[in-house]
Amino acid sequence: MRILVFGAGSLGTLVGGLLASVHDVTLVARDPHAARVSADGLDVCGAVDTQVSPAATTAETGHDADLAVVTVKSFDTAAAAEALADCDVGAVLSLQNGLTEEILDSRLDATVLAGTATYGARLVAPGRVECTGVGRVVVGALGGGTSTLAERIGKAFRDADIDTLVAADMPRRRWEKLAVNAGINAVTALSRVENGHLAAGEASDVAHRAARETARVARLENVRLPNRVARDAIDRVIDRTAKNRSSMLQDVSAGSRTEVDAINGAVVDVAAEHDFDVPTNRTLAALLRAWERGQDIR
Ligand code: KPL
Repeated sequence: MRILVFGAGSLGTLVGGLLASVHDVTLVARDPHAARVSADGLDVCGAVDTQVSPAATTAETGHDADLAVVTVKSFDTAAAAEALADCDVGAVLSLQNGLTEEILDSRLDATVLAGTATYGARLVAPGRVECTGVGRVVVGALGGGTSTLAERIGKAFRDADIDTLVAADMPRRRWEKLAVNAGINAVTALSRVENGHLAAGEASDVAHRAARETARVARLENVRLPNRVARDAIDRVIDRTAKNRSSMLQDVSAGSRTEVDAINGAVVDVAAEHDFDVPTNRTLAALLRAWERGQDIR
């Protein structure tokens, strides 16, 4: 399969690197990462150890592929959609944080599939990505139900030894992932701790409250996500990714813009449509946005 990975940062480079063992992969990345991969190939280290040679480029338009895997930061989704509209792609799969698929779906003719990925990844240096935790990719139709396209893409991922599930209940899974990110990302970023620190204590309570609020908003959206399921999901991720620095903690450490708008901010916005207040998510979003303003990146 010809696969374009659009936005090859940490996760995109890892997924693209794994896919490149059996597929024809092009990474759309920034320099110097793209230049290094083009010249010397890509080293995948950590929990997975392999050397692959995907194509890599900084050019965002003019590509031709069976599948575009979108892994750009959530705030770059609209720009990614604009560039992909200038490519010839058969299908689009989002593996991003936040509820971004609707942005892609409303702007592209190709079928947009929903996806989640719980692999841990860290771009150690240009041309070198570390797999900090073997997770799972889940793929399925955006509105739920079975999809032969999702089955085909699931098989392509499994052929590359990526643990992949094709699911018919993506609406619930997307909200469950949002609950996990709403709980873990902002709290780890603000308190500068690895995910495992949220297993107990006051910060853990804040994370669980944010996840519970998110599950409540999902139910207001007619998505069945009981509090218990959201709690089990966040506990599982805290346990499995204990040594991980969340993507938002990595952003804050690098002085970069965070995905708070697409995570806690999105929970606040959807809750407001139902006249419902989510004080924990509102507070976390306000604190992160204040930090971003202080850094002049908002
Ligand atoms: O998705 C993640 C992230 O860091 O963005 C989790 C699952 C919380 C892993 O760190």
